[in-house]
Amino acid sequence: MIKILILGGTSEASALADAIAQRGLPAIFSYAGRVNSPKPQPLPTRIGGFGGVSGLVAFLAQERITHIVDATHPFAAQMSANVVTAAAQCGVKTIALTRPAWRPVDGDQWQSVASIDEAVSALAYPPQRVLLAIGRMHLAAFAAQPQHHYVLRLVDQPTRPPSLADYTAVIDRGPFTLEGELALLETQCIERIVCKNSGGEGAASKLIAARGLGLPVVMIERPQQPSRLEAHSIEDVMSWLGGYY
Ligand code: 3Y8
Ligand code: NAP
Repeated sequence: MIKILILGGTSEASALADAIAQRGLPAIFSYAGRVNSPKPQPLPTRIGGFGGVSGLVAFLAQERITHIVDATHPFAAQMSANVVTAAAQCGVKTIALTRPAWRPVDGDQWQSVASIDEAVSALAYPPQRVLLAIGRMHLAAFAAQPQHHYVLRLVDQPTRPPSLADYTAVIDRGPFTLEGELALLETQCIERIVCKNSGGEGAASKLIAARGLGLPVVMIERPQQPSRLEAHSIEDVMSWLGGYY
């Protein structure tokens, strides 16, 4: 009997959860527990890490999971690596639901960098107002460029102030609209944006707004992912699952 584990945290994972719930397939949705109140899902939901590969293996056995859909974010490389290892150990079938990286188009002024540290080095110039649209987990690195005023976009109010000298925190979660992004960039007088090449629709509006306003973007490219079966649409995942029930 099929039983699916969806590793979530993206718009695509939420859309997949809806499709699986509508089909009435037995499934569990999983969040890491990174934000205070993650979006409710139409499936039984667990929140928190598994405890590495061994914890995931134990969970798969205990819940009799037969299929894993890794619908985590393209930057969630550790989770994705653990999925591949644990699934191979348990003989559980797995597929990744991911979205293609964004590509620059005419009018975009992107500077591609390979890491957070390279993004920090790319800010070595006179003071500007810089939007850090990279979440909460890597802000401390930007203290190495204290000359800028940083506008931080965070899902939750920080429990302790970020270790940056000069910042404004904007509390908001996506998906974001073009109107909202234009208003943010203009009211905060943003001169440069730092973001991750997440792909998808949920965070793309800031790039369209930046293009329209002629703003430069420091684009952090994705980390390496393990080799694995991948799908780029809910339909492809549903037909992959369809072969097993
Ligand atoms: C906890 C669960 C849905 C999913 C919505 C998507 C879109 C909006 C855009 C900017 C970029 C960023 C960040 C972002 C986006 C979607 C998607 C996406 C980027 C939630 C969510 C969880 C998280 C975790 C959070 C990270 C942070 C990253 C903010 C839910 C809202 C910057 C990634 O405070 C923290 O610790 C936040 C941590 C990981 C990256 C970071 O390093 O800080 N996502 N985001 C998931 C869990 O616990 O397992 O409530 O929905 C989900 C979404 N965030 O169904 O509508 O599909 O990507 N999330 C990035 O892309 O750069 C914001 O501000 O422009
Ligand atoms: P990560 O670095 O790859 O994972 C670190 C650890 O977090 C994992 O080893 C695992 O802990 C736990 N974890 C991650 N995703 C999980 C999930 N869906 N369910 C249960 N445990 C999970 O991941 P991350 O970048 O911190 O992302 C955490 C979550 O936020 C993911 O669900 C991801 O989809 C979402 N998200 C991340 C980003 C981003 O920019 N990274 C953007 C949007 C959404 P154990 O080893 O203890 O099992």
